[in-house]
Amino acid sequence: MERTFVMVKPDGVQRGLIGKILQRIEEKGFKIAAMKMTLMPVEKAKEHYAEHVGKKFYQDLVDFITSGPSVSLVVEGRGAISAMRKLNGATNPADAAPGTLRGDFGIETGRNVVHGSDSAASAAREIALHFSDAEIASYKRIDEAWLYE
Ligand code: IDP
Ligand code: MG
Repeated sequence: MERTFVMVKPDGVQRGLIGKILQRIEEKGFKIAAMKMTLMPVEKAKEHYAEHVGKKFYQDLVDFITSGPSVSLVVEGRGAISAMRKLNGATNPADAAPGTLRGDFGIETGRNVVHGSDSAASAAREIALHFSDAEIASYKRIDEAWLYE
């Protein structure tokens, strides 16, 4: 089953949104295959956001993502990569539709509450960066027979 990397960013943690965000993921029917709260080391944050090196917001982004604890997740389910991007909503919360996490919980791009991998390649890279194989659980949700045809 497809896996993606999702993060509740430090603003989401500080604002008490962990539970609401997890609830939306769980209610969608996706499985939380791994989860941990960490204060992301600067080196890991730089690697995570390597594609943005050189952009004007890069240093602020690394500073922000390492400014407080974040919750890292591996989310699993059919079509999870693209579906989590849709659940998260547009990068700029001002453009994110109501009903999405960023649309409902954010105001500005630099404080957009959640991260989700943007492709299969990114998901594989980000999961491997943040989790060891032993930290990712394989189990069946009790409702899987009703989620999938
Ligand atoms: P994404 O998170 O929707 O994939 P990306 O373009 O990959 O968006 O940017 C990564 C993160 O960098 C965004 O989620 C946001 O936190 C931050 N970011 C992107 N563009 C800007 C900007 O123009 N100003 C401030 N922060 C930005
Ligand atoms: Mg991105």
